[in-house]
Amino acid sequence: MPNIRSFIAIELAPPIQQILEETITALKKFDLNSVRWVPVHNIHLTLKFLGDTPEAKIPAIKQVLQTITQNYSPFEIEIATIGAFPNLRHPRVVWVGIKNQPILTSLQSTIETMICPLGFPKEERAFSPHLTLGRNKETADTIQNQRIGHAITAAPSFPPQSMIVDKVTLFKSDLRPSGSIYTPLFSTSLIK
Ligand code: 3AM
Repeated sequence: MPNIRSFIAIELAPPIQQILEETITALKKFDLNSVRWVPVHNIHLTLKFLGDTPEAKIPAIKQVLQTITQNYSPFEIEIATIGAFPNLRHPRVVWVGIKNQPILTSLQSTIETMICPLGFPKEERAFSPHLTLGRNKETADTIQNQRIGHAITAAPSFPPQSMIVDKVTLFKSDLRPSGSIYTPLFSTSLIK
């Protein structure tokens, strides 16, 4: 069986997608021409990037996710402010953060730990929950980087918005020249 490219993520509720759309529109007004914006339907809260995934492992991944999610009750997450990785002076990824949410961190860490024996090594970096709005080109110069930093600081703030997380989804990711295509393969529900 061939490999696919996959990741585990939380799908976003329409009111949050709406705010992200408005935020991207506001940021675009700053003419950040070195940034490739993510289409809103492609924005998710990524919990674990699996990368190359033998299709034969998908039933085992599903089993692990079912075992985990049946031990969690649905919970609320709330979007926070706009920011950039690694920082505003060197913005590579422009994002909207998720407010400190211990249950989300626990869910992510449990997935990380329990999926590892299936051959998906643990991430070295600490989990920093975020929604990627855009990616800055490697070739961006200092002026372009400064414009992005300024836009993030000056962009209008958005109202508080939360959503209930009640499932996690395994996505297949197809990289195409025209952009990534993400297809949900299955979801498992938080049912504790
Ligand atoms: O939406 P974000 O950015 O959080 O950045 C990629 C995206 O998450 C991430 O997986 C999600 C779906 O593509 N991703 C892609 N390649 C990655 C890698 N090599 C990666 N995360 C970690 N390591």
